[in-house]
Amino acid sequence: MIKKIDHIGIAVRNIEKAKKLYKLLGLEVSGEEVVEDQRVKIAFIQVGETRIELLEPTSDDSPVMKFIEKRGEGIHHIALEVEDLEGTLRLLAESGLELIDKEPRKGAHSTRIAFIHPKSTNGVLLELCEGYSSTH
Ligand code: CMX
Repeated sequence: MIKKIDHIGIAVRNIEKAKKLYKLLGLEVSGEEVVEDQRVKIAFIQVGETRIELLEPTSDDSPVMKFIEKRGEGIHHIALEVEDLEGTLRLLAESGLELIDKEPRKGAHSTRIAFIHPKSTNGVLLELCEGYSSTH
């Protein structure tokens, strides 16, 4: 059901500053996009099979801004790639987990995503995603 860790999301105050480290390490920063729905600007760094996603809040009411104000910059979420997002959400809901999204919503690069509340995941915000292709 789970294919791999798709990405690890890191909350940053400023993407332009944050991406310098990864460039220094010889990694490519790509896929910059504003996800209006989530009120974040993002950039991806491919690292082998998986990716790092930098997340910069675009407004004061962004969930990422709330996170940074409360806990500082740092690991914000882990995203798992699933084959069947609806089926996985149904299974988790039936098992009593607290889902932030009961239905998939639109993520970056035309993916479909859903979040599971950190209360149900030992304090780590988990994202499930479907539909990313490395040819993007
Ligand atoms: N990881 C772990 N714990 C988190 C968290 C995170 N990213 N964000 C919040 N929490 C914790 C808080 O520390 C708090 O814990 P305590 O009750 O122990 O203090 C609790 O969750 C509630 O936090 P809050 O600050 O009151 O925030 P809200 O309940 O309003 O929202 C959450 C928290 C997770 C429901 C909300 O941030 C959310 O819906 N997130 C999903 C969407 C999102 O994060 N989008 C940005 C990424 C978009 C992308 O990748 O494209």
